[in-house]
Amino acid sequence: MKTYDPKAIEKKWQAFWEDREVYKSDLAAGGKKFYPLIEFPYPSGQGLHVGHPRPYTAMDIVARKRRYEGENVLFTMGWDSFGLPTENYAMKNNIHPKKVTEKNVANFKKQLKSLGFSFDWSREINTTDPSYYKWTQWIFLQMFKHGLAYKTEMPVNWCPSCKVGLANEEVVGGKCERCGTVVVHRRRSQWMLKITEYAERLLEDLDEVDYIEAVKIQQKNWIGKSVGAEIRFRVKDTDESLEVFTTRPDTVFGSTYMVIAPEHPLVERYKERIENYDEVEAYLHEVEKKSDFERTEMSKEKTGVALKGLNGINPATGKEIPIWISDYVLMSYGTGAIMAVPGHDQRDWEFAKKFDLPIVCVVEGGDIENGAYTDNQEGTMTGSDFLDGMKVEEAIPAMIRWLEEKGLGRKQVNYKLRDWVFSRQRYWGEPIPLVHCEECGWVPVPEESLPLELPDVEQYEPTDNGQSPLALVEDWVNTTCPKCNRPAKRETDTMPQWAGSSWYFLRYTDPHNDEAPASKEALDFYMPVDWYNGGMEHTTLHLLYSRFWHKFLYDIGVVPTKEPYKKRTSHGMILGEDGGKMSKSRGNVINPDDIVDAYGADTLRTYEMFIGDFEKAVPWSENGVKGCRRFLERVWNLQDGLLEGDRYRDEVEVLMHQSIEKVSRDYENLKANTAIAQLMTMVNAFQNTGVNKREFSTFLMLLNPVAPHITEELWEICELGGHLCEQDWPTFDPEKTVEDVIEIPVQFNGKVRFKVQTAKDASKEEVFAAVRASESYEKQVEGKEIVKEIYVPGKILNIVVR
Ligand code: ANZ
Ligand code: ZN
Repeated sequence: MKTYDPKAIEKKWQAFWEDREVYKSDLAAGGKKFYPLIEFPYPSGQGLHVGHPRPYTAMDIVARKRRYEGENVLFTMGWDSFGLPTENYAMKNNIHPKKVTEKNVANFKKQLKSLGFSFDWSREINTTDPSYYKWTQWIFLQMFKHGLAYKTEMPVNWCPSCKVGLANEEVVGGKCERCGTVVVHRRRSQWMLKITEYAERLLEDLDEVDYIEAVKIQQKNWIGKSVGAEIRFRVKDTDESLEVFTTRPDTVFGSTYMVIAPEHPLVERYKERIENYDEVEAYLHEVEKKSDFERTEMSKEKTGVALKGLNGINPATGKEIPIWISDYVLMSYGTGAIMAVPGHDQRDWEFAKKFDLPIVCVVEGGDIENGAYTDNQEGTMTGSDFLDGMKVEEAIPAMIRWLEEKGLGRKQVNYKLRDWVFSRQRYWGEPIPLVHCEECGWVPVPEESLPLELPDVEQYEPTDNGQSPLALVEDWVNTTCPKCNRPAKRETDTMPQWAGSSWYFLRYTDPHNDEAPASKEALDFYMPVDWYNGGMEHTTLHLLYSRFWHKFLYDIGVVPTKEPYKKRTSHGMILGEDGGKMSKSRGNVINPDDIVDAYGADTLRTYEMFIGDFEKAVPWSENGVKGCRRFLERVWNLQDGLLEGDRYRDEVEVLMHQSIEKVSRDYENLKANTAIAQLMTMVNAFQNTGVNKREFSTFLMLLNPVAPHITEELWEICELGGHLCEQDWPTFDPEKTVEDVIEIPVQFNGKVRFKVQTAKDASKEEVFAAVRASESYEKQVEGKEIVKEIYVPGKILNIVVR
């Protein structure tokens, strides 16, 4: 017997499978399709991280199993390769980002191939490939044509270090998600996508999909639906009124002042009338510097300035109330103005305490000395005229009705979700295919001339005035208007990194199509994605953006399903051996290449699955890797002394059926760790009792999705018939998953005294006979009277004695 040498066998089988196109999915073959999807990576300069193979292996296992079960499996890989790190690297080293991308992709591909994933590489895609982004641009143009893309002057989150406008979602805790610099506000003209138009559907249709609960919750929170009312408060001695948004219209009688966002247009408009405008202006300057995050932080000391000379009128009480500006009210939410109800809203309460404003309670039971009474959803209204005595839940619609009758307000639904800032002033992204003409305005580049390719430039740095480096390429910028032929200018902003990943799963179904994003036949057959696994960090943005694009494409008849993904699961992170995040700076990064080199791909794959529960974060362990290698060596050694035999031997028959059942189920539930534990149990049994060819075949099949190379090699060495990759998934007989002999506990007056062994299908009479024949039974009943005997078939016998 040769020793186990992964280096020799892994390359051999990878070449064999590729040669035979074993993993190719063929639309023409039809049958039952299965489309599992993993998030395609950003090919960074660092190469593959050991975190990548965790979800890839888990889904590879399912993909392989389904292929053996006869399904037409579409399992694919590609590159999400536009983006800042590549551009930054290109700038620093003066290499074209295209070159950098090529190099990184080649490295990633080599690494992934060395792990033996069953990808259909003939469908590889790359978001920076013009034949791919042609369709990213085409989809953008369809959105533009349907009024879903618009350009507007927007306060944008600006990262002074990356010199780039960031989407809200790229700002984490007030800082740039990428570089950690504190984000400031700037106004810029930006392309926006109207994702808000889809807010309700993005929320509602979550009911139709099988996403893990944590993912659904994050999607819901991000969309942030609030049901309430918009109410008009007159501004005294003007024709003006202020609209406020509230989720608690029942508390209008308790509103003792108003607060508007410092940026609210009323401030500018009534400049002349505001007696303390100096003070107001100073405050405005102070606020400008803060991010939305800092402004709304709960713990933060409240600040604000009263607008002296301007007062509102509470529409319910008719009383005059002061208007303040404060940074805790955001211009970007609701109407940018609130009715403050310090008796029932904690932020308002803190503000009122600080500035000595009146606080009243309009729901019974509050103790407003120590804070707002917020826990009052079931409470009874008080001090609120016609609402008095009503429960809060009745008072809300009653108040809305009253407001509607008086023309002072109406029911209103708000979403936290904002439109998507779709412009970047950077080079390495898809050019936005629009031309600006003095006469015609924004005109789409004709679809026939897509892709609009990125021109080569000398300089990748964003310009100092914040314009994209493309603005410097004059012969590209200056063009003619596609409509009127007069001189016109191209848009120089590019698309954000999220663009290419918003539809890539459609392209996999038909990656070489030059006429459409994918053919109708391919989309009808493969869509929707049956199972999408990805990181929790992509739950809000990527998932929401791609669902939005998909719904739009559905509306215009391009895709056949409302939702792109039937099912979504998520994996946990792999941490460093020290339990901290794996990162260069901590010096705890494990390179998968080193593991493959030292132990083999099958060991790495097995370890990545055996490391722990799939959804949990787990620390890496070199010892764990070694343990998995030893397991595979024990498997390897089973070839020695293999018994002849084409049926399971009696002593392992139940174990074989049980194992097929358990391993199959575990793989489908992303519990490869417990499946591997079962496979280890099998190896133990084989070491004790030997193993015959039939048993070994089944075992190798079951292990194959985890460790495809060693199993294929053993199959060949042991001459088990053909190649493993051509076999069917083993089946089990449910009858035979149960042991033939079972133990039945016998209780006396509720206490188990002994157990008897019987055949698993023994009748009641047989069980009683076995019990009575036992010596222990004699002892228990001696000198006693049997009152009752209760037998739960196959489980327990309870005897009551006196
Ligand atoms: C009066 C009130 C009384 C409120 C009460 C709450 C409790 P969500 O659920 O997040 O939608 N609000 C409205 N617009 C705001 C803005 N632009 N900036 C900051 N706060 C704003 O919260 C809606 C509530 O947040 C609204 O309901 C309003 O305060 C405040 F017992 O109005 B409420
Ligand atoms: Zn024109």
